[in-house]
Amino acid sequence: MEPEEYYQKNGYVVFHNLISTDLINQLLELYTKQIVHSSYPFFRQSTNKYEVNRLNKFGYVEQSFLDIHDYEKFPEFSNITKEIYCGDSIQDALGQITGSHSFNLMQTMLFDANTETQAHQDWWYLDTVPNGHLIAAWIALEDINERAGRFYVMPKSVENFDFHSDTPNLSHSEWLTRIKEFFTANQDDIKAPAMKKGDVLFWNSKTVHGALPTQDQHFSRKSLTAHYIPSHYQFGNLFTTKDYIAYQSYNGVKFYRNQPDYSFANSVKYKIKNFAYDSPLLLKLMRKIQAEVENTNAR
Ligand SMILES: O=C(O)CCC(=O)C(=O)O
Repeated sequence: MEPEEYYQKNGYVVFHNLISTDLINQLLELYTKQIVHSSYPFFRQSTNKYEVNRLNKFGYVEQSFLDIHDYEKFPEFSNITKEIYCGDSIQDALGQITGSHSFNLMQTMLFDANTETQAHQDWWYLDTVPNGHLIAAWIALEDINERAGRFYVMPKSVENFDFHSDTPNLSHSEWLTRIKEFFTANQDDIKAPAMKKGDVLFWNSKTVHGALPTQDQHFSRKSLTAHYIPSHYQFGNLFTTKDYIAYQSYNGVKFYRNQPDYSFANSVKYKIKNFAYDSPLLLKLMRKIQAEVENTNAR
């Protein structure tokens, strides 16, 4: 089956050996030299806070990193990640899967240890507008041992994708509970393919996905993720259109960075955002204020 057909049917598709070992080795070298022992408070996808690295007893960073492609303090590291994210290999694969010709990079992550990400769909957080066309990539930076806790997708969720629209003002935690129930009821549908260094799994913004529990902390689960939209779509999520965002460009690929570097003001801002995140009405108000501020700044 062609990648496009497989992806349409299952909500994901794997490309083996897509990223060169040489690029991955360069990235891992810089990660070890510049990032692992740094005392800088990086923003975490796993906790939504700025935190200094916490190493587990095997030396792996426990928290995941967000928006690694544009760190102001670590430009060499970020540039090598952009070589991967904005390189021809991924852009060509995205083209084969969707038929579109160019893709904007909207968000990135790096995992060292498995963080046991709970089951979710991406479109609550980020998507195209109209919804459903964001495509994400999970890139193995090493041969992933099954006991590290594999990344999984749930193909049945492509048909049962709507966990939210029957209830106006559904909170984030209620929505996650619904997806957890779907996960529990459909365990036989979980696909957690063996991923080798350089393999890439692509999935859709509606596909339920997450990470299985860690079975043995001896094993790291070094991986990157990236979220792309075909360039002709607007960016947003299920609730809003962010038509004010300013793109930068690398090798002709547009990219955006949502999560800024650490500052005291940013850490306070994200504390307030976390506080409001489970209250749909407060969040609506904050999104409105943010859009107004961004639109005023853009004028
Ligand atoms: O690798 C993981 O544990 C989760 C990644 C993920 O959910 C994402 O990038 O959206």
